[in-house]
Amino acid sequence: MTRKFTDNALVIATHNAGKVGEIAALLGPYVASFESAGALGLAEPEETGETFQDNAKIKALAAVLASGKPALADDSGLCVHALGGEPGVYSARWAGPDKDFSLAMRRIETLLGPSPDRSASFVCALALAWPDGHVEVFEGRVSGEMVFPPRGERGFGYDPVFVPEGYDISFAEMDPAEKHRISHRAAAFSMLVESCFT
Ligand code: ITT
Repeated sequence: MTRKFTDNALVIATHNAGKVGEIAALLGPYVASFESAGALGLAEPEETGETFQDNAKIKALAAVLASGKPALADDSGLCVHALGGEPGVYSARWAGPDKDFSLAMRRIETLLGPSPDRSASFVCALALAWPDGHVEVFEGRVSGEMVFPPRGERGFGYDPVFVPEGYDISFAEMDPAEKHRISHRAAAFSMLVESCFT
């Protein structure tokens, strides 16, 4: 049986402002108040896991330990098929210490070269952890293809080079409400909400 979330406050265990905004929008109807690990000044744990789910658990449990409150972590990334799933769990690290995603997007473009296989997916693992160490984990995915040069100014990270299946605009060109409806994060959240918040 999955555990239900019955507290009033939740720590969003991320230092990524783009994620805080999306998570607050997705969970707004279910949680009275949020604090983010970034705003609380919590240390960022080392992401030593080999999977999105492992890293989400590491981040959620670190935030619980530091804050004493339930915490929700998101570990996500872009998996490019022709690159064997890279950058995958290294998606943030490919942007370097300055979090320069134009650099990371160029690196993908260069590595792909003329490859006709442009398929990719965004994956999002969510871990909800409680102070007694209990953790619930969910994973969502959205398929699409890589497009270059980058398009659009909205969203964050790799959004300008990803066109989701069934669309001809990138995530960065899309109305945020539409991205929140169809994204990897939305898919993981609908499982989380159904299991733990309703
Ligand atoms: P936290 O660990 O503090 O949450 P982070 O940015 O380091 O922040 P991740 O380790 O999960 O997070 O890295 C995921 C990277 O994948 C993230 O930095 C984005 O660049 C990219 N990414 C994840 N979801 C995305 C989305 O919806 N749109 C664009 N890029 C996304």
